[in-house]
Amino acid sequence: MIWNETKECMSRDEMTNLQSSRLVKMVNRVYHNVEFYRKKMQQMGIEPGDITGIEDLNKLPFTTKADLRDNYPFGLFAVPKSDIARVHASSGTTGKATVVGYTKKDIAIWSECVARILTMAGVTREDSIQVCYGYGLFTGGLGVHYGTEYLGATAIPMSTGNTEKQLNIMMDFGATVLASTPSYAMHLAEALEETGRLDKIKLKAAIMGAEPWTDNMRTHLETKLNIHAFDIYGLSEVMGPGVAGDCIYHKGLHIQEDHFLPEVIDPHTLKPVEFGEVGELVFTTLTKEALPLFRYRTKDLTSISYEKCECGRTQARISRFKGRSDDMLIIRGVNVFPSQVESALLNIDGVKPQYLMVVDRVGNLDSLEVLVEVEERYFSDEIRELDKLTKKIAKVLQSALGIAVKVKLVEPKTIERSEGKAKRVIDKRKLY
Ligand code: DLL
Repeated sequence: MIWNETKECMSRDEMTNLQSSRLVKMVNRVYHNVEFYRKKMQQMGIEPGDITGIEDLNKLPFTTKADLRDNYPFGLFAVPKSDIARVHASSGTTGKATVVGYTKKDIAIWSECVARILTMAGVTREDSIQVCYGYGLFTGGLGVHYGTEYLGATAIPMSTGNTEKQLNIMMDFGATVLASTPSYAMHLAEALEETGRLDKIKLKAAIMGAEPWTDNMRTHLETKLNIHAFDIYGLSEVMGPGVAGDCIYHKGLHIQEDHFLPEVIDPHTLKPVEFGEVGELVFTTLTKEALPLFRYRTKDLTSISYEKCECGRTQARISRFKGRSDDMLIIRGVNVFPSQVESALLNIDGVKPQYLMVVDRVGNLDSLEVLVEVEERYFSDEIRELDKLTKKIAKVLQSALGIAVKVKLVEPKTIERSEGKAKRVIDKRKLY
């Protein structure tokens, strides 16, 4: 919860006032300390005094990943190097990494944000959290670790990989909470199942994020591991994990609005979309000292709601992510997201939630092939059963995506497992 002074959940007016006063201070600080923004504001003919509250937000310039790259590594930092307590970086598959920095105060706020999300998921000081996000330049491991310590729970800092060791520690140390990507959680669940150890673990919850996943996947993991699964969202540029997370009602992710001011815009017109419509999520940081950002374009697609949640929280909520605008495939003119495939597959019996989409171009025509893992028995049974299932999946996918899909069923373990963010698409068109 984000409380007001009388320990009630903040009203919308109280939140708006807090955001406005923080924004005004932030803009002043940034104008005087970050040459990149000062120049941009001067070019646009804006002075810090023109920003008097959040209603003036649209006067500020947008920031993109390219801006961070162009100012690599520390060009957008707003404090002297001696005040930087830590740096992280996002790997970036193309070009330079984007580097982010934190002061001690930034790390304290970040830790609190993660702790709030853990609390929302029912985690307490009695819990032990097995942190399977990567430790290092990636923000996942250390971000969740510090949040765990801030809450007073016990951190088991495993980082990624070494599945057998992960499982042994999970059992021996009695981990009650798993923090990992949903795809790695799936991998751990499979390994537990195969070795008949599903009933030996003490997990009650999992805090999963860093990649898009569907409600169907949540239910699947909850059933398999006998846990409650929660969504945690964040991005390195804005902070790391902990920008938003969901509560027991799973009706969207609550944004830490006192620190991150959200907008949802149409990525083409750059104007706000109507409430409830899907658009690109944009954040302005309100309290960050080292790397404050104006209107950072996340490329993540979601919708926003300001209605009070059933849990009592009043923060704005964003809907579960459909994907990133750059994950969206355009196949024969139709927009396709990997999350649509995941959601459809999980409704079919005998299918494992492990799939790989291969997009290709034959002549001038795009084609989509989906490799899907199915239970072993289909390969020992009569070939007719395999054929039947292939046709059924192709039909379900065609109706979910609106295009014809070639389906190839493969045996369990054929598709490469990821220890971090899952790779669901090979787009061969980009390779030509
Ligand atoms: O993935 C931070 C993080 C670590 C979040 C651990 C949650 C848990 P980046 O590597 O900078 O940071 O990647 C950020 O990942 O813009 C989204 O596209 C995607 N993403 C993160 N969380 C979710 C989520 C971390 N819960 C990018 N659902 C973001 C969907 C997510 N996508």
